[in-house]
Amino acid sequence: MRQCTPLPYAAAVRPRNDTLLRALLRQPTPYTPIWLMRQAGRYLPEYNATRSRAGSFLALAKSPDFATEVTLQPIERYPLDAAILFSDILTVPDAMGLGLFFSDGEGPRFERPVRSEADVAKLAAPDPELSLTYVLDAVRQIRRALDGRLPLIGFAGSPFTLACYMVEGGSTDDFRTVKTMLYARPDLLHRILQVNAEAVADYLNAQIAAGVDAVMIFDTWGGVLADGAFQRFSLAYLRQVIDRLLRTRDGERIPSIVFAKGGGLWLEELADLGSDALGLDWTVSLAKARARVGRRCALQGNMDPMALFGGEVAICAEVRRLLDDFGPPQRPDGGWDGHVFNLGHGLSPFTPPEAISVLVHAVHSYSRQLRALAS
Ligand code: 1CP
Repeated sequence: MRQCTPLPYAAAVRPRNDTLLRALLRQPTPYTPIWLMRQAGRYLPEYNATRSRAGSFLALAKSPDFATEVTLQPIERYPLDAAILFSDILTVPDAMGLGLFFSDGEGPRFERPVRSEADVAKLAAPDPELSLTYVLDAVRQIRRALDGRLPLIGFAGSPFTLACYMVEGGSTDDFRTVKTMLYARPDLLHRILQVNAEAVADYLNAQIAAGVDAVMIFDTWGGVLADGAFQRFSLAYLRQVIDRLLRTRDGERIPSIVFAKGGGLWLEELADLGSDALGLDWTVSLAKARARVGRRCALQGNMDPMALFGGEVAICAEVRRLLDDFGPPQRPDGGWDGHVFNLGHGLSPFTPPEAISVLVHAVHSYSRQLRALAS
């Protein structure tokens, strides 16, 4: 494993609001903590203002000052229980030399996709301390700005999700290029996934050393695979990453979360990966998921992001439905099962910002009421 730069300040201290970390580690919490995927993003006017000052999304993500500013925006506006590093999963293939760029309206693209045997042979896991310094600097700066208030979540894409973008060269509707490689040249795809697993583990460990309090792995596209292929091309490499993750920093546990969109069919196998929590999309019942994963891990999720367009009454009803479905986190035997409230996928850029205030307040107040009723 690569050497990581030591922290220049006492990092062992838990944040003052540690409900997220406690829920992820299945310890008692006075209410259900909440944070939201894409909580810093285009639905926030202040994000759009900073983005235009930066000039582009990439300029924003590559500047530690701007990244710190936008990471803090949602937590200044709403009483959320965590901050998530503002960055993107595609920084890793960019650091491998693939040339990330964004063309307006088309989403992310790579100048040099990985298609041929020669492209694959050239791939190597980057040293995050050398080629992702801007992300690690952002982590250090955000942590200083948070000043122990809230935990900071670091993240990376899963080996397979990164491979989708690397082989396709950008977003795709049908995953034809990467699936062609999967069926015609599985050896090439396995080689890419092997490099990605090493790169993602090194990158997350460098984020942990720089100061993040929890890490999340986004397997956004594993769910497009056939049963069998999911296990061989996504799950196996998620396992490699989890096995290599640092579990503690200065004696504090650093919980890990795996989010596998469309992974509801494979919950038991995902629960066996050894991560502390599983992120769920909105197709899964929290009660059934809780029964299926048992005591193996905590759960995170899973409101449909579009419910935020339904108005205050509908948002509150949906929050109650989800919290009732999970049930009281304390089990009859006295132990605790963890639940972190989140959406089942990222916030839409069209979300009305007031809807988030309603949501956060409803989760905090209703989950407190439920605990009072259960005790
Ligand atoms: O301002 C803009 O135009 C850029 C939109 C945007 C944003 C706000 C992109 C481009 N990335 C981000 C930030 C981002 N991406 C975060 C920040 C932290 C947060 O607030 O949550 C995170 C965690 C991501 C992760 C990410 N990027 C994923 C995994 C999660 C998911 O949404 O499934 C994926 C697949 C990406 C790729 C990506 N980057 C950007 C876009 C628009 C996309 C998706 C493209 C596609 O649909 O294929």
